[in-house]
Amino acid sequence: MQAARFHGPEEGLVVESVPRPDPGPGELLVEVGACGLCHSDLHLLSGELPVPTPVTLGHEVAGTVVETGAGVDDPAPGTPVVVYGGWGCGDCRACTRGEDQLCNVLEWCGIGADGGLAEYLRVPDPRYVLPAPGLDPVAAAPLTDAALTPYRAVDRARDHLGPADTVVCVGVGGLGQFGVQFAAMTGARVVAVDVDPDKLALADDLGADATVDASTGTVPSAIRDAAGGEAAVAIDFVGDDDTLQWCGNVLDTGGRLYVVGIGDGSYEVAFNPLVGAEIAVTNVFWGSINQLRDVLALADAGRLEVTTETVGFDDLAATYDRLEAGGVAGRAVFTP
Ligand code: FEH
Ligand code: ZN
Ligand code: ZN
Repeated sequence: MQAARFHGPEEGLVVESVPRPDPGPGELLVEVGACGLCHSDLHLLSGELPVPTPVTLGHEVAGTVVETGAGVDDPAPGTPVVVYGGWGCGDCRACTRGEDQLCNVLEWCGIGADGGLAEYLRVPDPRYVLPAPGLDPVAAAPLTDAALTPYRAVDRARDHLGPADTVVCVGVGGLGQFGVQFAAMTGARVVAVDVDPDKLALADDLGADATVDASTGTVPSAIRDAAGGEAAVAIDFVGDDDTLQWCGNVLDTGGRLYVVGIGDGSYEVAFNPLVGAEIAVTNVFWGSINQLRDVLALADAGRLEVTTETVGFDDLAATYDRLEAGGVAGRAVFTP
C-alpha cells in the first residue's frame, strides 16, 4: 500500500510503498477514507517533537473497517468509523478512565505508531474506533482531533460559563472553527479573535457574537470593548506569547485560560502577581473517548459545520508548508 512516511527532519516525508498491515489478535484494519493534517504534525516534521522513525503520520482518521483480528467481532468489516487516535497502554489510571490520550506511553496514531496518511491503518483495539454511519469521511476525520480538542476545552470551561459571561476564542483556524461553535453552545457571549478577515467572517457565521481583528490596534482593549467588559474564559487556539498575553489581559478575577494551540512550541505563561486575581491556567490535550462520542453525537445531529479542503499524496508536502504559513482555510484533509 502507499503511505506517507516520516524519515526524520533531514529526509522528511516520503510517499512510498509498504506492506499492507495484517491485524493481529484484538486489532482491526481500517481502510482510510480521510485523514486530517494537523498543525502538530509540523512539530514532528521539524524534529521539535522527536518520534521514532520511520513512521506513517496522520492522527485524525475516518474510514471503514475492512478486517478484524482474532477475538474482534465488533465493529464488523464494512462499518464506517472514526478512529480515536490517542492510543495508550489500556491499563493505567488515564486509560482506564477513557483518557488514553493522557497515557504516558507514546503509542498515538501517527505519532508513536503508524497513522492514517496511508491507504490502510492498523488500529490496536476496538475501543479506538467509533461507528460513524452516514458521515462523509472528509467531514468526519476532523472530528477526532480538530473538533475533539476544542470540545475538551469547552467541556472543562462549561461550569464557568453562563449567559451573562463572555468566552474569548483566539484563533479561528482548524481547531478554532470548532471552538467557536462549542463555545456558542454554552449560551455565553462569544468573542472570536483572528488576524484574517475571512476567518473572522467564518467565526461570525459559526455563532460568534462579536469578532476582533487582531491585525490592527490594541487587541486587549478591542476584546474588552467587544466583550462589554472582562471575560470569564479565554481559549487560545494559537498558543504564542502575544495571544497568551491578550488572553491574560482580558480575563476577569477568577477567570480561566485554556491553552489549546502549541504555537511554535516555545510559549511561556507569565503570571503577574499584581494583575488578575485567581486566574487559572491549563493547557488542553486532545480529548477522551467519551468526549469523542459527544462530538460525534453533535455531528450526527447536524449541529457542527466544518470547512475542509481535500489533498492527495502528491500535495502533502506543499500543504504542510501552506499550513505552516497560515494558508489553510478550515482543515486540510488527505484522501488516499
Ligand atoms: C499531537 C502530537 C503532539 C502534540 C499535540 C498533538 C495534538 O495535535 C493532538 O491533538
Ligand atoms: Zn493534532
Ligand atoms: Zn495508559
